Amino acid sequence: MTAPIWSQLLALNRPLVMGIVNVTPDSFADGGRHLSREAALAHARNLVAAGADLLDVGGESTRPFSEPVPLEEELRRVIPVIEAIRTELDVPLSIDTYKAEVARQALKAGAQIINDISALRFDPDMAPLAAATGAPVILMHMKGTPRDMQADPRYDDLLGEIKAFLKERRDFALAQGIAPDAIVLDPGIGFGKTFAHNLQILNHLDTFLDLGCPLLVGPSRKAFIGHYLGGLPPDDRDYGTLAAVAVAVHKGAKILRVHNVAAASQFLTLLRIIQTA
Ligand code: HH2
Repeated sequence: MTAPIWSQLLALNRPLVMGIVNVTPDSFADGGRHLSREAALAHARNLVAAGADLLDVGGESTRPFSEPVPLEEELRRVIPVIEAIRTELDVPLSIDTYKAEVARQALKAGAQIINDISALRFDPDMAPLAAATGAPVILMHMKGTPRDMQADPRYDDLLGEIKAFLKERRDFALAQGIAPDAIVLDPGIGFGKTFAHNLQILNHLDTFLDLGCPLLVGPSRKAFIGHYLGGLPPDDRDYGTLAAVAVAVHKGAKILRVHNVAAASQFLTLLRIIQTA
């Protein structure tokens, strides 16, 4: 059964670290580094050893201005990696995709959770799949599509619009038969947001708590961090990422999606030790 692993995880009274396993040639922070099955498995092994509570496997970069990857190519990238991880590691796995067929095969190969950056909007078969399998879903806010989202993002009421979107998507998921405790919400850092929007979202993340679902945040190595730190490249943004993690956790985030699991895990562990002393 898949749901119990997830409920056990979410029952834990501490923020969780989700380690990123990008099986892509072109991801903005780590493209091409874990492209082979062996490299991805070794990376997954390292992330688990570093303290990852769950891993997120993705086969399509959704960085700004990126183009969609054909279904067969995405399957070819992620399915063997999920099978390999599942054979060796006892860690909960999410599949980062908006394509229902990728999610379906990933669940069959051993993933338990669907991380859909389109929040069940891009593929009409995704919600029925989640409902039928009982797989928990991560529903993320995005304005536009990866191809056009960073062209000129504008909001009349940033937090109000994101909240209304997440509420509508949560209600849609419930109406489709997805269980209330199988829904995680994510404001979508960097997905149709200016640098300043990302700061506001982090500072006011608690606005979304009364939607009643755990919150996931993915600030890791994103462009706003480089921007505010004098133009640092992605590999040098891990210290800055921790500031975003700190604020997100302070404001109620339950899951932190990061590249550098060792850093986030160490940071969160000591934070908890200090706060409970
Ligand atoms: N960010 C990215 C991808 N998937 N999923 C959720 N739920 N939230 C996020 O913030 C999020 C996500 C982008 O980061 P990354 O996977 O490192 O880059 P790329 O899309 O270039 O592969």
